[in-house]
Amino acid sequence: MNTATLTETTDAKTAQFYSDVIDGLKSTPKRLQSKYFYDANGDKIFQELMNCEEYYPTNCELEIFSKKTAELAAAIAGDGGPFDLIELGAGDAMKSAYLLRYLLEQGVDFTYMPIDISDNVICYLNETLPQTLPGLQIIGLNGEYFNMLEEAERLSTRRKVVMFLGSNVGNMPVPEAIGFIKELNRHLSPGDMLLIGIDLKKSPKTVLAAYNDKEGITKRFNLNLLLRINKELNANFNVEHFDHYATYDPETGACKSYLVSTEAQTVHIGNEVIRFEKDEYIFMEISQKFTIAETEQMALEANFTPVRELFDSKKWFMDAVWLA
Ligand code: AVI
Repeated sequence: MNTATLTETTDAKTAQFYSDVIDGLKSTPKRLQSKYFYDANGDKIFQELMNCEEYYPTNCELEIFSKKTAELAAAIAGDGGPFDLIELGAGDAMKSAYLLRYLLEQGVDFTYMPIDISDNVICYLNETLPQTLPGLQIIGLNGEYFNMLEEAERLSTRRKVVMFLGSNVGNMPVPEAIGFIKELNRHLSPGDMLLIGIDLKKSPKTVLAAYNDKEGITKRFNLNLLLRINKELNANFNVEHFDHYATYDPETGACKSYLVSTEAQTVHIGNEVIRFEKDEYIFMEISQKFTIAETEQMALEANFTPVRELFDSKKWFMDAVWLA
């Protein structure tokens, strides 16, 4: 990509970010989109979060990938023929690496296609994975999920297994999540599969603690979006004047995060002025939790058939294989 195109892309991304932020903060109630948490600083804070005592989902899914690798591999094997293993939002591929290593050891013919919105992530994976996993065929795809899935379809006609891990599906309200999975299904053919990581309903105290950690990492994670807005959109949020508040409703399974304005204040973002009442909140993120039955219902509504469910030892997290 030449420099001109790169600049254009960055400008378009910033324009979209600005319009989403202004739309969200002019709505009632105010809201921001959690997909914007992940700038370079947000990525670092999320890494800290994944290592903190209360945030259990990463360790639970890591346990499934490290201890039940053979079962996972068998569940996605299909008829044993070659396939493409496509990962949406691959990140550092730490969990998937267990499965990739196992498949290589078994001599399975597959190509790993990580998709990520961050070009840093894709460059890192393209460079490092073939070194740590000799013999790995990898094609990294940098861009939006569905655009890159179409790119994967253009590149190969082999059977597809799509991985969507980490309970990222929970960061959408349920109707949107079903719409997203339906759209995924439209990009797949009969025999293709989805390997999806889903956080399950459990003790409400355990869930709430994971999103309200003692050290305040989740608070920093949320406030970082205000700092990103300051930096990228010429705004003047004072993060000292916002507090983090998390709730979990065990009935619906919705865990929600908010930033609450601790005083009446005015914030400038570019040419826009946003007013906050004291105690007015910004809705920041949903992290939806499910029962097993709810996930099966979701699969069926999105035209998939659930074929295998694997759990960690506490049964707090599930990796399910759904057939298209
Ligand atoms: C990425 N996603 C699945 C995380 C979650 O658990 O909802 C993001 C997160 N937000 C606060 N803590 C972690």
